[in-house]
Amino acid sequence: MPIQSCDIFCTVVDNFGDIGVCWRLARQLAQEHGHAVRLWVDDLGSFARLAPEIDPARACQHLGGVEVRRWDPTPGAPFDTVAPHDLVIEAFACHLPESFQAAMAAAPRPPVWINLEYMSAEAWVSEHHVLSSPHPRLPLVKYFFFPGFAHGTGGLLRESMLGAQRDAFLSSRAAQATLWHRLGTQPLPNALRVSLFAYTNPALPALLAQWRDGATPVQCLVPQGLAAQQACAWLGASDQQVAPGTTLAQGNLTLQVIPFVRQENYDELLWACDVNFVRGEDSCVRAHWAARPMVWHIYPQDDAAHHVKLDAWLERFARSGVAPEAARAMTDFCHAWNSHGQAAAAPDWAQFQAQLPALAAGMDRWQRQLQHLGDLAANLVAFCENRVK
Ligand code: TRH
Repeated sequence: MPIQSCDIFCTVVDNFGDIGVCWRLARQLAQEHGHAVRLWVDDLGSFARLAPEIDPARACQHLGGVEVRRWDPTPGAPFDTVAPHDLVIEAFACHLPESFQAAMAAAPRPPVWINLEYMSAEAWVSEHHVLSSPHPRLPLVKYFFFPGFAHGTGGLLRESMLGAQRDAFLSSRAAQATLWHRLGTQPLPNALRVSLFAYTNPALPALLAQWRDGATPVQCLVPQGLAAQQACAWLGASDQQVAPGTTLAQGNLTLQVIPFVRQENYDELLWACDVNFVRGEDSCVRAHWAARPMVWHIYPQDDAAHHVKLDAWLERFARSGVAPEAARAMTDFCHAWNSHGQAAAAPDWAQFQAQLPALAAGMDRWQRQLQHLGDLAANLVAFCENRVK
């Protein structure tokens, strides 16, 4: 039976990935699947960085066809009495309010309950995807839904119009000019354009030095935030200078701090660059669809679990048909960027740069393969509709 409505619960652990994934999924379910979507978010301030129309002071508001509600995930905190929608998604194992769980169990047709997990390229994901877990007390079943890079996973979020939007942007000088106007700068002629979205990174100074001293001019666009602070400090700027509009040039490196753009416009930045440094989860997925050489700063976890995840992802790329030397350059560079393996190894930009054409071809091939997994939102809807009696 069709699913017509959905509740998504999101808690912002840190940074922007939790709300970034939930907001993207919410919009897609509303706009492409026609669902009535209610997105529950605990931190509207973080949300407003991705969607500036969001007013952190308002407990209930509408944006992009989505009803946005503030909630307090603290156990025992009061929660609005609402009838649950057909589909209930708890993002990244956040805990649903007890009263809402009781309302789900009491509904004439209990909703399909999904725990949307974090993305991973590891092999075990296919075995755990859509496993079920009965509630210990209530007559409810929760399903674990995993984004992933292989058949048997939920695939990756990808809007149906994304490819057409990218093609339109790349063939429109006006659209590109609008992006540069928004970024507050212009493309430098003959420079390699790099977007740099990263956490504070011990490997960053060595990379900046290689760009400064290298033979190729590099225009590095760094969104306001952690990496911008670190890079500007390394280039000798004061804290006050770490603001959009700052340009710092040394040798062949021109580093420009750009504004953190709204989420819909972030793709355009990736499309406009020759190489994209991304981090976390959502920006990493977007860099795949941009089909440009990319470098992933994976979200650090305890016990170096993120290094296992990074290697699983690198191995999948290496098996996608990319030239072996390009895969090796990608692996070496991502290892150095994530202090993995030979921890002291500095990133070797020259090795990476020499493989840029092969990496571009490889990323394009891989992202086409990944599209065959289907888009996560559509896969999720199909799974849930099959669960509804
Ligand atoms: O911000 P992230 O590091 O987020 C996360 C969180 O740390 C989370 O707790 C962790 O679990 C997860 O990573 C793995 O990186 P991510 O996931 O890429 O999210 C960033 C979002 O910000 C993404 O939706 C893109 C968006 N964005 C913009 O909207 N505008 C911008 O200018 C930039 C640079 C990003």
